[in-house]
Amino acid sequence: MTELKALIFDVDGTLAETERDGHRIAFNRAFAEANLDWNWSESLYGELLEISGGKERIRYYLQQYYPERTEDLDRLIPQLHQAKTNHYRQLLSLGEIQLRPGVKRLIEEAYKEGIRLAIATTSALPNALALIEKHLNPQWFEVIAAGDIVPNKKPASDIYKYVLNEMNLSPDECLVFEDSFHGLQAASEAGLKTVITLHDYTKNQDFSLASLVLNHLGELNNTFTMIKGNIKNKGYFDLELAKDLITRDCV
Ligand code: XBP
Ligand code: MG
Repeated sequence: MTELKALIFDVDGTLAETERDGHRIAFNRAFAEANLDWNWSESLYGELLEISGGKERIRYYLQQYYPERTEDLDRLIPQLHQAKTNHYRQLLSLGEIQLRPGVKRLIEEAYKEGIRLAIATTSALPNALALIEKHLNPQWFEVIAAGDIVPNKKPASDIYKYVLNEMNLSPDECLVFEDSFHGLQAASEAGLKTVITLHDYTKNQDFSLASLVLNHLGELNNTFTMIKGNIKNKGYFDLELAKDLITRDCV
């Protein structure tokens, strides 16, 4: 029988709702600092999230809104992105971004029980680490796979295949936690079962490939709402449920 060996977590949107009040604000601060009058509103940012990766997102924005600007992009984009990373880390260090319900509880439970843990994110490594250092512990995670470590970002499956290879695990021994269609595509393409916790930016996306879709992982006093799935008598996501999903004959 298949046994649960590892949990693999996406970062942005999954561990915490980092995008609207974290990354977006940091991008805008970096633009202002560089005397650029670009402003990524909440709704525009929702559209730009179609593009994974901060550097890729800036390049796409320029192509769409300033197509005439073609000079110096290979210098400008990394500079802006580095400034944005600094602002983002500062926001996190001030405690502006909290973990989502149930995240710390589940990760601690898994760590204590010897279930292996990993991170698979499109974010740059310093950004992922800043969140984990603030609220969790980087040493709990056997692999922290981030940013440019693989050639193709989500929705490509590279980052998940990288994690599986580093941990020497097969997909049926692991459960993934994601928040977006892109993340689900990446994990599914690598053969992994996925639990989705959605939020405002992803709530209308197609999650038909997910094993379970929740509004969040839930706590004893803040139970989850199930959007897709077949589980009973549960108000919060725990290891028992993770093990149950792994052994079930579902997607
Ligand atoms: C999130 C992303 C990232 C962040 C910004 O991916 O696409 O690009 O929005 O981070 P995931 P960087 O949900 O897979 O973590 O600027 O560091 O790329
Ligand atoms: Mg995400």
